[in-house]
Amino acid sequence: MTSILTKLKTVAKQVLRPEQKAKYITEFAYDSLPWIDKSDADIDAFVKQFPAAKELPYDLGEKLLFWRENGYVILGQAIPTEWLDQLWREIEELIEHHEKYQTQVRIDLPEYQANPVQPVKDVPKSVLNGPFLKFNDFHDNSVIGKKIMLHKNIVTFLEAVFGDKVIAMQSLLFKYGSQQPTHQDFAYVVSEIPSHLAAAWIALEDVHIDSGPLSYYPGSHKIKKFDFGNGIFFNGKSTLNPNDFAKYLDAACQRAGLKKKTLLIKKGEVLIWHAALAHGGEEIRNPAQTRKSYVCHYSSEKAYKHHRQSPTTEPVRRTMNGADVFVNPTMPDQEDIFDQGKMM
Ligand SMILES: O=C(O)CCC(=O)C(=O)O
Repeated sequence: MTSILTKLKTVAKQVLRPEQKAKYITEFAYDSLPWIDKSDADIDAFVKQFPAAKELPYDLGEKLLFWRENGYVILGQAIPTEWLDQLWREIEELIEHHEKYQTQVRIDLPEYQANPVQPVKDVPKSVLNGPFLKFNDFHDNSVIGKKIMLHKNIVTFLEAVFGDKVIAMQSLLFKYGSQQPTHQDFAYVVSEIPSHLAAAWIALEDVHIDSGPLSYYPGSHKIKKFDFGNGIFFNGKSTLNPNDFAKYLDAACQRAGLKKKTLLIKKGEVLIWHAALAHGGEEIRNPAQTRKSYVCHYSSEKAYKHHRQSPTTEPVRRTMNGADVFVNPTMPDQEDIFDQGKMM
């Protein structure tokens, strides 16, 4: 099995400013926090001057209050299920005719330890259909993937959280539970302002208890940050590793009296979590039980100005509902090749 250390080293996309790299950082800089994480956050005043609040199927003020206290929100039936079915049909096509496609997958099986990231065309169908695999950035290839990622129910909430335009950074698609140890995303997915990060976990089917559901500690976004030996971000210079991170987080949450919750949401429902919410994937108790899910990571316009694979070029943007996602500069011919979502 690929060590979690190697796995996360590859996943981490560091786009830190030089001065951040040089510093031994032990906490987010207070001045750089999104307004809602500051001590003087006035949610009522914010909602009054945020016109999009009226267009949402939920009470934005209530959700923002819950977010500030708990570090997450759940949106009930936020995404049309036909969109989710279309996305999954595309994944089935990707697997069935994998030899035609360049989409990358991450495989955490012993035989892929040396090269865990591969284009789907080089991976057998049996592996693509199995556990320990995730599809990376499928939204690059898919119009419906982008539409779900930038759905107004998600991005309007995040625009309110950041107080800034939302930029979608990356996505992961799972057929089975990840079984990933407890972590906080800011340590691995780093934008220019590390606290400007959030993620959406979108259920593509009803989550079964035996499928290795996502678990999370409400309130854990406020606990003291873990020190990897070189600060709070995990990178090549860290002396401690993701297993140490998980041990620290589980113990610190227990000490703080925070109770772990298991995410058993229905198809079309969404969990949105804070950059520092401690979460992970539970053990899969029934290996036949799928847990189809789509995870999207977001930042703000202030914090994510360039595509992570091309930090010096001006990104080509796709805009929906006031939020952007950047076209993948490394595979322009693969962009939106799954375009049925245009009709939806
Ligand atoms: O879905 C899961 O099991 C874990 C996903 C996750 O932790 C992440 O993408 O940060």
